[in-house]
Amino acid sequence: MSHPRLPFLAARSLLLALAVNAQAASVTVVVRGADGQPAPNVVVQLTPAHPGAIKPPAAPVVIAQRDIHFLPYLTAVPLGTTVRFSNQDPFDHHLRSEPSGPLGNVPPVTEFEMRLNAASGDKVASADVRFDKAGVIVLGCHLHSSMRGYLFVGETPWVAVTDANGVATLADVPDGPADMLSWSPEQLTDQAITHQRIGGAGVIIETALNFTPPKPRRRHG
Ligand SMILES: [Cu+2]
Repeated sequence: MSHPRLPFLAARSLLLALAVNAQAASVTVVVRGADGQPAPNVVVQLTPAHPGAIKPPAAPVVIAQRDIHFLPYLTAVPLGTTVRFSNQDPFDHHLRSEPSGPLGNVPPVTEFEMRLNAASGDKVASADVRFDKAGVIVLGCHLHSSMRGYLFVGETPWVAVTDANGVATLADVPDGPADMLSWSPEQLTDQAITHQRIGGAGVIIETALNFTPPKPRRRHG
């Protein structure tokens, strides 16, 4: 006996599968300075109008202290991420959150201060801090005033830092309208939020900063 419902069900399953595949896109963001040159070390954040269910952040993200530097120099994490500060130097550090902004008058969104003992052989002192407020935290060390790092806590999971070519990739961005924000530790004024439309495969967004970042003077992680 024939079963007329089977082809219908098969077609419906196929449509559902297509719908699931079409709900999110991989987004490539290309950031340039005002001079048109690629801008590395810029945070990009997408805030979809319809984010859907958001997965909690995965394992802790490590920011190391090595050779009197924060590595990486700039880190972007989603809200709710735990950051593990890990001292790999053979001497103590005394980490603390510091104000940001061109006048140094913007308090860190999360304040902390901690002593991390010198690393000894395989023993590395580390401490975890969970970041539950979106915004910027400047990282400093009470013992080494030259140490400077930046942590950007994104309001969404879709945050990333541009690479040496000024490119960042954001995976599984939900389809639909989304606001895009960029942020550079070097900026003097906020970057304009731009309105994007995410959909289809291989979305590429090109954006320009409102200033030309200075060329790096030294190694940044
Ligand atoms: Cu230090």
